[in-house]
Amino acid sequence: MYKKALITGITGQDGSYLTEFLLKKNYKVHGLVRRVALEDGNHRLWRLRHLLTRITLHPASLESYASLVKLIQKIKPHEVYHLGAQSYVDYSFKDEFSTLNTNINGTHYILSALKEFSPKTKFYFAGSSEMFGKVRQVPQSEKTPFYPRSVYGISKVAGYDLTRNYREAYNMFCCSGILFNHESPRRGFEFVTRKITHAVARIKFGLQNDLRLGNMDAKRDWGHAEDYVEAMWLMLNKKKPNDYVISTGKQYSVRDFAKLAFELVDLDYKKFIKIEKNLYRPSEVRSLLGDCRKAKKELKWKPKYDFKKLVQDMVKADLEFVEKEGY
Ligand code: NAP
Ligand code: G4F
Repeated sequence: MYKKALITGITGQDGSYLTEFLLKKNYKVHGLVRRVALEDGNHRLWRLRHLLTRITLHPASLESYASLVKLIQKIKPHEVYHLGAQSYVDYSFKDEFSTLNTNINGTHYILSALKEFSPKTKFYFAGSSEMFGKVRQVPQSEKTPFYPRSVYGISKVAGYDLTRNYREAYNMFCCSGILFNHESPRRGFEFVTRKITHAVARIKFGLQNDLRLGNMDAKRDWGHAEDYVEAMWLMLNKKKPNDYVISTGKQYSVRDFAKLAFELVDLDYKKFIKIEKNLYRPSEVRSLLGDCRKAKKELKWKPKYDFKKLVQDMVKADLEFVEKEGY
């Protein structure tokens, strides 16, 4: 018997890799999308283009409890991967209201709909290392207290607490992955890694002269999205639900990332980067480093990509992208 999975945020970076992963495991994959995604598929479904004939997309709204109830009653999924969110930290300073609304209410509505109409469904919540914010401990594990530094981080702490509470109060199979930054050639262009690798390719092809960045001293624990979606599945396929940190355990600065990305095309990053104060955040998360020993031990999860392989993968893909698309 095949399993049915419902993915919110299926059009995003992780949604597309998770879809590929689950299809390989013979799941029937259903995705919640915004109606506009179906109306403007060419543009909005670019990460799923190669998968569209093998999945079912449903227009619905994370902001509407009624639409989520209908969807859950219709699909009766075995597993829900709740990845849909306003995921760009910087934007959460500019639009606190919609970030909180989508990220907290969206999570609450799905959990509540599952409790009423499909309580045996397993639920994955996309928690984030942004919850650690101004870190209280180095490295950060499942036991580290949270200190979020943005409305995005605050919304993820609320989602994490909702998920834990539904597990404890209603005995539902609910897990949070506390995922550290993970990137790929499918990363959105607004995030710093993709902004850098795309600019590197454009500079190499003579389409751009410089790259404007904010805080280059910020440090992150960067992994590859392909590795991280496997951890989501492993969590929902354990005997008991729990929360796990997923990270590489290695830390690099934005400067390290830029230096390597430019080096890969024989350029010196110092000649191209200009610092812009308006790209700094009102309250910055300066340093994140994960301790994922629990996931390694209990899920037998291990990343295949290291930092160098990740940067190589992204630069290579962006050179191909810019050469083909011309922008
Ligand atoms: P992403 O590429 O930005 O994708 C976000 C997804 O959420 C998109 O499919 C987007 O749909 C959907 N979405 C946003 N607002 C929505 C709304 N109001 N209604 C319905 N769908 C909406 O993010 P990602 O990198 O794949 O991350 C997946 C999840 O993991 C997110 O929850 C993110 O916060 C979390 N996370 C990511 C990382 C990371 O480093 N990547 C680390 C920790 C946690 P549209 O295409 O229609 O906009
Ligand atoms: O790439 P970023 O925008 O990612 P950030 O803020 O770490 O958030 C990502 O990872 C979280 C997990 O920790 C996810 F939950 C979240 O959804 C998202 O996927 O910024 C990384 C760092 C920041 O310190 C930022 O200040 O890069 C710094 N930075 C410097 N210049 C820049 C820039 N970030 C962006 N986006 N653009 C810049 O020009």
